[in-house]
Amino acid sequence: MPKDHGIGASSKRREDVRFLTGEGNYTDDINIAGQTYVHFLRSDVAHGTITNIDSSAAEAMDGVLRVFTAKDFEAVGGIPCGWQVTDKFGEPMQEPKHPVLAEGKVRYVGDPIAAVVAETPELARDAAEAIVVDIDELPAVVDMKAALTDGATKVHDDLTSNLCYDWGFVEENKAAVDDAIANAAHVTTLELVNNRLVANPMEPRVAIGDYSRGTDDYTLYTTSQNPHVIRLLMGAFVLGIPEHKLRVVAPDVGGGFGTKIFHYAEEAFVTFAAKAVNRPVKWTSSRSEAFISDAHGRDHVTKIELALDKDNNFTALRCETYANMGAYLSTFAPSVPTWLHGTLLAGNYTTPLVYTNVKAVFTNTVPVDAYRGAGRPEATFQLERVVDKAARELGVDPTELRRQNFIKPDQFPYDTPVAVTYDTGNYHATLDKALEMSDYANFDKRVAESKSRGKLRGLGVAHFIEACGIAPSNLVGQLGARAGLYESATVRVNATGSISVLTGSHSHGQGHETTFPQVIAEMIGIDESQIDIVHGDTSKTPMGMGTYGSRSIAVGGSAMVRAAEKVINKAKKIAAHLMEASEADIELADGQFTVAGTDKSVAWGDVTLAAYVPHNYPLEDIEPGLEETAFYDPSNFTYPSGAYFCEVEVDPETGEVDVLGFTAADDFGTVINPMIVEGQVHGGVAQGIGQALLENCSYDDNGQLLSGSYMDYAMPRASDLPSFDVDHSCQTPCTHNPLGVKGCGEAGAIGSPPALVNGVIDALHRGGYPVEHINMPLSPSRVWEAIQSMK
Ligand code: MCN
Repeated sequence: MPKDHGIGASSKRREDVRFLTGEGNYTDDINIAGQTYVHFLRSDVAHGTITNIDSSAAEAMDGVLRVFTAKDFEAVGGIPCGWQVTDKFGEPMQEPKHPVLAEGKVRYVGDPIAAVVAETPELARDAAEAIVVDIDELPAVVDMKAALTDGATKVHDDLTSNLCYDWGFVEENKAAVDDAIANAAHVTTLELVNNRLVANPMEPRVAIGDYSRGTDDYTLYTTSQNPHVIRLLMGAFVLGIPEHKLRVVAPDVGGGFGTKIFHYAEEAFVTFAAKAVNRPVKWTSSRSEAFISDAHGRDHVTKIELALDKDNNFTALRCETYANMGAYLSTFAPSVPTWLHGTLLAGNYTTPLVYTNVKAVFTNTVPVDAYRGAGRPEATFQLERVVDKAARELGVDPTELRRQNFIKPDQFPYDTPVAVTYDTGNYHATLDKALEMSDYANFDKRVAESKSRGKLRGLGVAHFIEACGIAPSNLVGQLGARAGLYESATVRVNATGSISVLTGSHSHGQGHETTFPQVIAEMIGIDESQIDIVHGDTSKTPMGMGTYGSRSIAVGGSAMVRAAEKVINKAKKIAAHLMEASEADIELADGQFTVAGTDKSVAWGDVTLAAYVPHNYPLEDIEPGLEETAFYDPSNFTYPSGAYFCEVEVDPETGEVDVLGFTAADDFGTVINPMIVEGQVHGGVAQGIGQALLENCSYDDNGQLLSGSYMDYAMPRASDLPSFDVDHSCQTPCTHNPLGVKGCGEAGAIGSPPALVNGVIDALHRGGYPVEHINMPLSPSRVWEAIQSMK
């Protein structure tokens, strides 16, 4: 019987009532009296020297308050990067200054050169068009390998080259990996591209700066996934505003998918300008502007080699990747191809030797950073493609080759050769589940049926693991993070027993307002409707690190559990006093405190009232009130995993791919809300299929973005997707967080691209076209060309 409340119940998403009835409060819904509007004049060339900016005509226009250029920001710091790749792992990282407005040079199409603050958005835009900017165009650096050749044009004159860092991991394994590959019974090699993507959340970015001259306080309203991080980076490093004078509010946010983690120049600008013009300043990105100002994702070019012994056991893996950083370093960018990618290359397998080399490259393109999965989709794609190719080359079933090399259930905790220790997992169970769900046994019959209609049917298999619940501060600190990655929560119990949970996690679509109360309701035994969460405002919640890396329930939820445990312990003291019993004998269940072994009890609400009305109360032992805070810093990541199968049909005449079925059998440890988890997987799989089949961020040789609108950037639509078959009944709970949970927010986007590409390659092979690889997205023209190349 499914539960109807608490942990494990599919409680309906309470936030959807306001989202679906137009009652949400997004940043663009906020309008402050006296508000002005900014329009950014952005570079339309990818690389060039600014020789002159004449803004006199714009400044003279009615309704224009002020035009800003780089010289107004001389006393201001650059936009900081939050991660350092140290020379412990190769060459030290080169970090260029990232000015708020372009200083002397433009480095990508979209680089902001000047900003006009005016009475209306239209006036600001018109005035920006009246600014005359002279630019001496320079050759654009677009291709990563060309960017690293001798004599290549440099994106940053003050750096030694376009190489941001050259990272080797694990350096001590390199010689052994080379040796194992040189002497292997079989080596499978694959060169592949992980295509550049634009995140495209439903709500484009918005920022409003407000300044109070009376109190010298600043407020920034912004579409962020982590307001405290923005306060820290912007306040401390860019504008020098002490944190007690700066409030950052991220109200309802219409999706982020990673791209709203980062601190952006527009946020620093509106905060700075609000003081300069002494009026609130608002910026609302247009969709076109989002394409050239939101950080992009992925963009890896990789060679991967898998060595096997004569019995088909994996013996070594070598991966060489070029990772595009774009023109400047975005907040998390250096960590994505290194720690988030390199540490996942063992995958689900017992491969004893793994070596990765990553060359991060500056180019004249929009900065690249985390996008749903961040580094882990890239690793999984490389690994699951090369494993699939190996199975084909060796003539073995791709599921059996995987099964043979899986880490076995009794091998956990498992130390990988790439620095991480998986605590729990059962890859055999998820694979078996997917085999059953996808009716693998009867697949050949379906192939024959497709063939009778002139179509080629294929089934793609991928198994993934990811390290998420991103946290351990000690570990990520050693690896270059410039911040801790704990999470905080305050559990504030009101006098009548209702509860506000103040959390550092931020919900921008993930349903925290529903799932977090489910946990507290379970712990206390009260109704979920008695509990609300408060998030997204630095003035209301304790220091928090925000939402990304599927960390909210594992880290934020655990902080909440710790704070709730403190509350319950104190409430037990009060209950003991009320019932004149020993504290050790008090039990809490179903919202009642009971003296163990007796029928004496007192309700949760009576105890909470006593906490605030402390009559006849031993104040020397128990201080009034019922509110506790906890900071939680786990000892490890969480390691969800899953088996993803994608069944496709290819039309050999046109190259069109039809996704017929998608099976996802995941292990997320304990599941708090099955319906929300299923929705998270659906969203991730839709994005993964989007990457594999449709989406592509394409630049020409001059650094012009060719896919800068929905006319050219193909987003997946409902009609492109089948009904997904999702299961998460295989559960190996995480051993180190109090809920046993593993993150689920990125899984779908990680496992689905290799499943789809493997499916198309399988279809082509079965149809007599032994194509080795096609780069994503698998557009009809690419698939058709691959078929033609085999004729
Ligand atoms: N959950 C659960 N049981 C589990 C794991 C999670 O019930 N074992 C629930 C959680 O309580 C939460 C949701 O599932 O309500 C997602 O939890 P979690 O995996 O902790 O991920 P986060 O909340 O930290 O969300 C971040 C993750 C990431 S990294 C991206 S990118 C992403 C994603 O979530 N961006 C999203 N899902 C998104 N969904 C929406 N609608 N919008 C985005 O921008």
